[in-house]
Amino acid sequence: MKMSFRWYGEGNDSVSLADIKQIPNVTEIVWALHSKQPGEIWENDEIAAVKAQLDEYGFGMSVVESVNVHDDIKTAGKNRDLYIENYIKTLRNLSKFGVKVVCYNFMPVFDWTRTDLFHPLPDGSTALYYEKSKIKQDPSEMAEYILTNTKGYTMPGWESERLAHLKELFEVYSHVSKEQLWENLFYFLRALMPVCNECGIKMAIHPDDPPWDIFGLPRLIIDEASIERLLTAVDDPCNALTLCSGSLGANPDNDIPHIVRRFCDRIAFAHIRNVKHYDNGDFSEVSHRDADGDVGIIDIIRAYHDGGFDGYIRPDHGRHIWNEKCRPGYGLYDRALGIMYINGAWEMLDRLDGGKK
Ligand SMILES: [Mn+2]
Repeated sequence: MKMSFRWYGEGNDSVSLADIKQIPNVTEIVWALHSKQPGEIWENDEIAAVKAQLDEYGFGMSVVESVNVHDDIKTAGKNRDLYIENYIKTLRNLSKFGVKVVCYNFMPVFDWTRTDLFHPLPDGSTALYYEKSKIKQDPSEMAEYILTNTKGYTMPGWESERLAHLKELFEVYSHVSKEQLWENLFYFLRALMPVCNECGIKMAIHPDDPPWDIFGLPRLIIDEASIERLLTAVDDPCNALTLCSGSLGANPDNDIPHIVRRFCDRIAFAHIRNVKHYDNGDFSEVSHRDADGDVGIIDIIRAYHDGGFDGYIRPDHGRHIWNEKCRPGYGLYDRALGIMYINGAWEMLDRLDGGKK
C-alpha cells in the first residue's frame, strides 16, 4: 500500500505540506483543483502549478479526489456528450503529470451528508454526525442549518450557490429514476474506458454517503450487490473503486472486510474510517481505533494486507481534537493518529507474514 493524505491546496487548507511531510510513511498527496466547477477542463499549467508545490516536498500526485461529474452527465442532460469530452480532456492532461487514480462520485445533488459537523463525543472532541430523524423529504431545513451553523465551512454539494438552486436541481433529478441513473453512469464509464486504458488512469468511484436514498433521491453505490453490478456492467480494470469503509460502513448490514476481500483487485484507492452505530439509525464518526467503532478496522486492514493491496490508502475524516482550527473532518491531528494506527497494524502484519516463511 502507498500511504496518502488529502490536501485542499495552498491557501485553502489549514494543514501545510510541511506538516504532512512529518507524518511517517506519507508519500502521496491526494489533491484537486478545488476552484474548478464540474464540467470545466483542468488545464496543464494549473496542474503543473500543483506539481511544483508537491515536488518541493518530494510528494507524488498520483491520486486526484475528485474530478466532479457534471449534472448533465448524471441526468443525461442535453450537454452530456460535451461534458464527457471535457472530462476526457482533463484525464489526458492529468495523465501527463503522473496521475494514476481519479476518485469521483455519482451522487445526485448532494455529496456526503451529515446533520452535525461538530457533534460532541464523550472525550471532549467533536466529530461528524448523522441524525436520521433530521433527514426529511424536504432538504430545505438541512440547507438552512448548513448555511447558518457550519462556521464558514460546508460539505461538498452543499455550497450556498448550489443551495440557491436547489429547487431547479430537484426538478431535473425528479425525472431520473434509479435505473436511469445506473444507465447514465454506465454510459459515462463506457465513454471513458478507452482513454483510461490508453492513459493508465483508473476511475475509482466513491460509494454514496450515507449508503441509502436521501431526500427522495436515488443512491447507487451502497452495498456488495451494487458494487458487483457496477464492476460487471463495465468489466474493465480501469473501472475501479474508492472503497470507503466509513461510507459503506454507515449501514451495519455491510460487511466491509468481506467486501474488501471480494473486490480487492478492483480497489484502486482505500479510505479508512471508523463509524459507531446507534440503534435508532444515527451514526457518529469516531477515531480510527478498531474498538471505538463498529466497521472492523483491524479486519479491514488485514483484508487489504492478505489481498496484497498495492494501491493508495488514506485515513478518511478525523475528529476535531486539541482545539485544532480546521475544515470539518480534515484536520491534521486525528488523521495523523489514524495514519499511525494503520502503519502499526500494517507493519505488524508484514512481520507476522515474514515469520510464517
Ligand atoms: Mn471516503
